[in-house]
Amino acid sequence: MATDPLERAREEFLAALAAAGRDAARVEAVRVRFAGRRSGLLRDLEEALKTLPREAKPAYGKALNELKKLVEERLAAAQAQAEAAGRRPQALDVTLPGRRPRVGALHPVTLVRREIEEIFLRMGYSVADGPEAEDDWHNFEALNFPPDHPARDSQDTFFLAGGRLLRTHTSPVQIRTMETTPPPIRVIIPGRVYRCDSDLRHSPMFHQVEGLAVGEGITFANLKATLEAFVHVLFDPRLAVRFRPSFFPFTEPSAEVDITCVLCLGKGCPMCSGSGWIEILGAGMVDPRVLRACNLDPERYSGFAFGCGLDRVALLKYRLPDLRLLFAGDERLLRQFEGVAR
Ligand code: 2U9
Repeated sequence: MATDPLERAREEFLAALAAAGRDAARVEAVRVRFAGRRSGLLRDLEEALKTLPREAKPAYGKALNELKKLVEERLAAAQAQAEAAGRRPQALDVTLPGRRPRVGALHPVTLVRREIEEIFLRMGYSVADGPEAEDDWHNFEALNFPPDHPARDSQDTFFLAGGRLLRTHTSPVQIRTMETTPPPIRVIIPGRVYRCDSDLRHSPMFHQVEGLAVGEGITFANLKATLEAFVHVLFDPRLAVRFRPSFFPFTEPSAEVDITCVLCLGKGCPMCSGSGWIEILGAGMVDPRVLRACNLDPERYSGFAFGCGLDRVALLKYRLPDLRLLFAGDERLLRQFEGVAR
């Protein structure tokens, strides 16, 4: 340990600077401690010069100047190094492969909706939509539902404040189309519908697509040909299409439409309960009373209409085992549709 105060200051300075390394804040603290104008050690040593006997001053002054020069130079170098270290970027390996951004997937119901829209657009139809909160006229009255029909019951329909209701089918959009557009009409309406119904096979919200064609001379044969073409493009040209008599308030005659089971191609399997057939559509000729409610003359115009549950079509097309999968929001289902963008 040096006893000379200048030599001791030199050793302390060099040790403190080495300990500060490239840390800018610590280098600054060393500067203040040794070279600070008001209370730095160099200033104190300068003050001490005044108290020395005259003959000792030149040697002390010379040594002090050398020490000042050293402190100045070393501090400047340490400050420059600390600043450079602060600016240096993180090590970057430019040969690493890029991170692929995750793209989302379209929901299976969106995929089948778009596919069905395309099929009908190619047949000259347009796509329409309308409000989900409807009035009694468009959802029931104009569609020839009698006042006491069970579908109008609050057990089956969600009623809203102000006499409105959540549409129970997309049919009110066809009424709105007929009210505002002169025939010929060819339109399909995909959308959400609501029924007060919830169990293993029913969700209170589900998706339908309905179609309507109105014009002069439209017959049941046109309906059959249209639905056969639709089924053959959507599923498989080998499938048979079968019409069974049925009843709906808004169509007469009415039919339920079956196709050959898409899983077993008619052999019989658990999906079709061994029958070889699967019901996928309802259809019929627009009831004359419905045409009249929309101010169309049934003597001049006729039309056909059909309805189809989109969710069920999505299950069949993508071989999904359970309707509830579609509305559970489970990413593991959606991920499987990542590449299927349309
Ligand atoms: C107007 C005239 C007639 C639409 C039709 C069906 C038969 C039908 C069901 C299929 C499965 C609903 O989603 S589902 O539960 N639909 O059976 N829909 S005829 O008929 C109309 C619609 C509007 C003006």
